[in-house]
Amino acid sequence: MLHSVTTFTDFILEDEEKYPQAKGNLPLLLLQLENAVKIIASHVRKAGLSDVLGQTGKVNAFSEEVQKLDEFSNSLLIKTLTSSGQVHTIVSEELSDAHVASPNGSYDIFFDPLDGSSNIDTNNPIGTIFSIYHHTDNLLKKGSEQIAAGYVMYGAGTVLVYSSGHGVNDFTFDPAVGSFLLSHINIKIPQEGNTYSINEAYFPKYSDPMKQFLSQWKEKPKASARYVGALIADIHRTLLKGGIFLYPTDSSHPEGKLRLTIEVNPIAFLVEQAGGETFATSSSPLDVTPQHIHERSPFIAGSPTNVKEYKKYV
Ligand code: AHM
Ligand code: MG
Repeated sequence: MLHSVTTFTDFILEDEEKYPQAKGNLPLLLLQLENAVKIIASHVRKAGLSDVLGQTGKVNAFSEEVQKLDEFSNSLLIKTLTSSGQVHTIVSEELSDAHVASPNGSYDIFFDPLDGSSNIDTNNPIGTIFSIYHHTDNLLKKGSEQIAAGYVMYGAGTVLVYSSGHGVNDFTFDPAVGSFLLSHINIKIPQEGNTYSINEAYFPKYSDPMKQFLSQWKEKPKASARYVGALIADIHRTLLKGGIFLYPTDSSHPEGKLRLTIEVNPIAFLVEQAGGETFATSSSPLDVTPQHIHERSPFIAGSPTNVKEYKKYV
């Protein structure tokens, strides 16, 4: 019997046929991105054996300590994406300013090269998040204008979750083949779930409606909690199993912690493409016009019934 296997390369080449109006070569950009994340995955796998653990002694655009793997992943992504010739501007969590990669490029890309950096030294899941737009002179576009987004999770296995606005698909890296293979077609988030995911140590700092929402959740007969502390891991579980992820504002993070353009928008695009709902301050984050490239935002995402329930409290 002949088994059909779809690689990420097969998939994006077929997907491209849905965009006869495409201005640049998106598959070429994505293939270079795929090459970079394979190398990052390989470094993550042997992090304890090579000198890539720990901090560089520098701080990033957000005054946060830069880990060696953050710096490595950032430089590698910039190099490979630039060599594709397809990327006009790069916005990275590790760069204070936007960087022009190729003045003739057709796309702008926002990425967090290594999300969940605090998990690196303990071998917990970390990830790369990316968000792609057609290039225009205005970088401050609403997330609803994204043409593609995705994340890679370096966990027990390495998975790449991708959408170009036609549903969400999941590819698992097969080290024997050296490729990402389609493993979950057209992911649909469950309508409702029992698990909530939030840093509950901040409970005293949350608003009263948020405290009430969390307290009533515990009354559910099958209530459960999970929090990895790496956005991609908490979102990946929520996408597959349902429930709600919350990183709201609190008295120490009056604007929230997650970055609107780099983290929130790509994840919101994927969650909505999978049939889920998302919320920032008064709407979906995808409807918010960013004021600057490193803006922060509160972020709630998950199963439609659970997010609607949350909205009743706020
Ligand atoms: P980072 O980009 O510096 O790694 O921070 C983002 C991470 C997210 O992955 C995660 O959802 C959040 O920070 C966890 O924050 P906290 O430790 O406050 O719960
Ligand atoms: Mg991050």
